[in-house]
Amino acid sequence: MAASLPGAGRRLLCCLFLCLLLSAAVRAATLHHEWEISYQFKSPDCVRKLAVTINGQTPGPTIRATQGDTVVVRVSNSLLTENVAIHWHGIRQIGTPWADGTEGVTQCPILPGDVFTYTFVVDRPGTYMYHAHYGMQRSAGLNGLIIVAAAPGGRDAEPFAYDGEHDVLLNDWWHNSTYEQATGLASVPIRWVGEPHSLLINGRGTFNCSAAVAGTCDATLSECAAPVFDVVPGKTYRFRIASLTSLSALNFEIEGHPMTVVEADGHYVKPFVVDSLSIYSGETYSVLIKADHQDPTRNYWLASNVVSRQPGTPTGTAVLSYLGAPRGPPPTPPPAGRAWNDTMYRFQQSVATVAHPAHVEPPPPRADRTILLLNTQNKIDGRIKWALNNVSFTLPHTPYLVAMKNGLLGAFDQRPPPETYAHQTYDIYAVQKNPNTTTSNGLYRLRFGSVVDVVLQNANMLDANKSETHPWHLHGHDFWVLGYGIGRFDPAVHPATYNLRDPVLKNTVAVHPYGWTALRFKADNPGVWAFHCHIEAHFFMGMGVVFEEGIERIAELPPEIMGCGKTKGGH
Ligand SMILES: *[C@@H]1O[C@H](CO)[C@@H](O)[C@H](O)[C@H]1NC(C)=O
Ligand SMILES: *[C@@H]1O[C@H](CO)[C@@H](O)[C@H](O)[C@H]1NC(C)=O
Ligand SMILES: *[C@@H]1O[C@H](CO)[C@@H](O)[C@H](O)[C@H]1NC(C)=O
Ligand SMILES: *[C@@H]1O[C@H](CO)[C@@H](O)[C@H](O)[C@H]1NC(C)=O
Ligand SMILES: *[C@@H]1O[C@H](CO)[C@@H](O)[C@H](O)[C@H]1NC(C)=O
Ligand SMILES: *[C@@H]1O[C@H](CO)[C@@H](O)[C@H](O)[C@H]1NC(C)=O
Ligand SMILES: [Cu+2]
Repeated sequence: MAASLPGAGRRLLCCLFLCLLLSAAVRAATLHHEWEISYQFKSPDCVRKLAVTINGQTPGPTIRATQGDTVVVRVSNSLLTENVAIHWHGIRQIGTPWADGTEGVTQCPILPGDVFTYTFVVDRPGTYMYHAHYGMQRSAGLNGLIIVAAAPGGRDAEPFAYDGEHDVLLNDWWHNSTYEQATGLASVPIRWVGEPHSLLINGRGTFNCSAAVAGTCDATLSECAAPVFDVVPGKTYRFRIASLTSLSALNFEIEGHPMTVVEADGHYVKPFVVDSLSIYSGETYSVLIKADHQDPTRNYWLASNVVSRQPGTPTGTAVLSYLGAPRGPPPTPPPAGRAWNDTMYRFQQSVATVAHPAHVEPPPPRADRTILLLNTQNKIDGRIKWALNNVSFTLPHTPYLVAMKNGLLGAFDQRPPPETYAHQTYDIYAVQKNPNTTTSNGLYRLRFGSVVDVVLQNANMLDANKSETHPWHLHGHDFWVLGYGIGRFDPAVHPATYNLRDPVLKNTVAVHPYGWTALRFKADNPGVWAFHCHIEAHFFMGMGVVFEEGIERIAELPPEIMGCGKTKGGH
C-alpha cells in the first residue's frame, strides 16, 4: 500500500510511524541495576547465619518497573566458591529465552568472579518475584520482588481502586546451610530438611533465643524487629503478597480485616473475600483491605502460619499499625490460622480463583496434546526421590538451550519421558508396591504453536495415608487453570467439567493432596522451559519436567550463557 502512495503521503506515514515509535520509546524506559552477590552474616530471625545477599541485603531490592520497560540487571558473582543463577519468576521472557536464569536449562551458572547481564522486557503489569535457581541456593536468601505497574491509560489498568500499597514477601527459614540440607536429602537414610526454624515476613522473623546456640541469637537486633505496615483509618490498601518459601504452604491473615482477592500471579481475578489467604511457594496475590477497625486504640497482627504439613514453626508476624494508635505489638496473641489439615478450605480458594469479568482471556477450546503427570515418591538405590510417570528428573550439565541449539545430542537423554501413566489402574491412595524408579534428563518437545494440556495427578507418598500439596511453576508461560479435583482424574469424564469460560491465567498452581489439577497453555514462546514443583527439596529430588518449543526460531544465543558441559557434538 505504502508503495503506491505519492511521496508526500509516504513521508506523512513515515512521520506518523516515527511519532508512534517515539511516544512508545518515551514511555518504555530501560532500568539498569547493578547487583553484587555475596555471602554476609545475617540475622533475619535474630539468629546469625551466612546468607546469600544482593548488595548486602536479603531479601534483595524490589525491582519497580512499568509495563513495557526493559530491565537490565548486571549480576557480579562475589560468592568466592559458589556458582549462581537468578530466575525472574513470572516474567515470560518472550524473545529472551536465555535470560530466564534457570541453571542447566537456559544457561550455564555464573562462576565466582564472573559477571552476567540479564536483559528482559516486563510486558505485563502485576506482582512477580526473583530468586536463585541453582541447586538449593534459593533457601539461602537470594530472593526479592518485581512490581510492574500497568502502562498509564492502557487496557491493562487495574479494575479496582485503592489509596495506598504495601508489599509482603513471605518466606521460611532454616539455620542449617543449604549444603547441609542438600547433602541430607541425598543421604541414605535421608536427613529430611524438617520444618523451618522461622517464618519470615519481608525477611524478618523471631526465633526464641533461649532455643538457639549460645552467642548466636540477639532478640534486640533491629534486623529482626517485626515489620510495621502503617495505615490511615478509613483508607483502602492494596497488599501485594508473594511467597518464596522453600517448603511451606502458608495461611496468611491480617487480624480482623477480611481481604478481597483481586490479583493472582499478575492477572486480575473476579474479586472474592477471604478471612485468610492460602498461598503456596511461587504464587503472588494482591488483596484489598479497608482500614476500618472498630477499636482505635490498638494495632493488629499480620500472621503467616504453616498449613498442609503438621506445623513445627511458630507464627510469622508483622504489625498493622493504625495512625493514632500507640506503637508496639497488638494486645492479642497472633492468629494461629486455619487448621493445618483443612484441605477443603484451601481447595475452595483454588476453585474460587477465576478471571476478572473484564479481563477474561478465553483459552483455546481444545488441546492438541495432553500430558498426564502422576507424581509419586520413589526410591533409587535406597535414596528417596520424586518422580513423574516413574521418571525422576535430573538436570544436565549442558543447558538444554545450548545443547539443542548447537546439536549436542549426547548432552542429555534423547528419549522423551512418558506422556501418561496407567491411569485406569494406579491406586493413588496406596503405598506403591515397588517404589523403585529411574532418573532421566529427557524432555518433552512441543510442536510450536500447539495447545498443550497438562494434568497433574497427586498420589500417596512412601508413608501410608500421606499426600502433600505441590505448587507447580511453569517457566516462559502463563497457563489457564481449567479445573481441580480430589481423587483420581479420569480423562473420559473430567475434561467435560473444565472451566473454558473464565479460567484464570497463572504461572504457579497447587495440586492438592490426592487431587488433580488441569492446565492448558500455548507452546508459542521459543525456548526451553522448566515446569517443576516449587518446593526446593522436591525439585532437588527430581520433581520436575522440561518443555521445548520453537528452538529453531531462536536466531542466535548470547555466548555468555555457554561454557559449561559439552561444547562439541558427538557423545
Ligand atoms: C540442622 O541442624 C540441626 C542442629 O545442628 C541438626 O540437628 C539437624 O540434623 C540439621 N538438619 C539437617 C537436614 O542436616
Ligand atoms: C522461649 O523458650 C523458653 C524455653 O523453652 C520459654 O520458657 C519461653 O516462654 C519462650 N519464649 C517465648 C516468647 O515463646
Ligand atoms: C487434623 O489434625 C489434627 C491433629 O493436628 C487431628 O486431630 C484432626 O483429626 C485432623 N483432622 C482431619 C480432618 O484430618
Ligand atoms: C529396588 O531396588 C533395590 C536396589 O536399590 C533392590 O535391592 C530391590 O530388590 C528393588 N526392588 C524391587 C521390588 O525390584
Ligand atoms: C515404576 O517402575 C517399576 C519398575 O521399574 C514398577 O514396578 C512400578 O510399578 C512403576 N511405578 C509406576 C508408578 O509406574
Ligand atoms: C490408613 O487409612 C485407612 C483408612 O482410610 C486405615 O484403615 C489405615 O489403618 C490407615 N493406615 C495408617 C498407617 O494410618
Ligand atoms: Cu512438591
